[in-house]
Amino acid sequence: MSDEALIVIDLQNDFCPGGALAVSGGDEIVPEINALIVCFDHVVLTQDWHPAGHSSFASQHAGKAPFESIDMPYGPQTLWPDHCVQGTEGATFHPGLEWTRAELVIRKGFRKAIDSYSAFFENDHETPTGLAGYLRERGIGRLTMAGLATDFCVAYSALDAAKLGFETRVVMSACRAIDLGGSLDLMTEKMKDAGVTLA
Ligand code: VGL
Ligand code: ZN
Repeated sequence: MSDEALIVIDLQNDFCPGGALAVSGGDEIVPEINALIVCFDHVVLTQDWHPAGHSSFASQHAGKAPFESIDMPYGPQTLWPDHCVQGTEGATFHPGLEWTRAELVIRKGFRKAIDSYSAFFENDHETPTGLAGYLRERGIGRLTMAGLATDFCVAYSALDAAKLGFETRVVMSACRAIDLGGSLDLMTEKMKDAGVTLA
């Protein structure tokens, strides 16, 4: 039994070209992710999963546009176009993703008042998703991550994983970034500083 898992982050229609929050080249990583999936004994998927009217949507804040930032009770929050609404086509996985071997799908961002970039904690950095307990209970200590978007959900997940003591690797070629105001460079540096291996 391997102590290693692949975590595929948010490979959903809304983050791919044509989607509500399209990440440039988001669909290009599907073949590489599928190639990774067959190499791992354990595969976990994350799925951004917001109720309609989620507080991270710019549409919920008068006078605010997508990609602006606001102060929420838990800290600064970037505002997004409405995306990954529960049960919609945009929230489903990219049709090319080989998801059948996934042992767990962890949904996040389902509480209206708070966003969740990381697979481990909501954006208050303290409300757990349960993923750390799941992995530890199963004896998994080493994680490889890939998906969308490099500088948001992948980076926040990798930083939390490293902080929680998981040996953490991000396959950068199997990620694509939103890159908002230098966020890709900033988050790449933060991952390096945290001891995340960038492959
Ligand atoms: C993401 C912005 C909003 C991501 C999710 O998956 O990186 N980014 N929701
Ligand atoms: Zn989201």
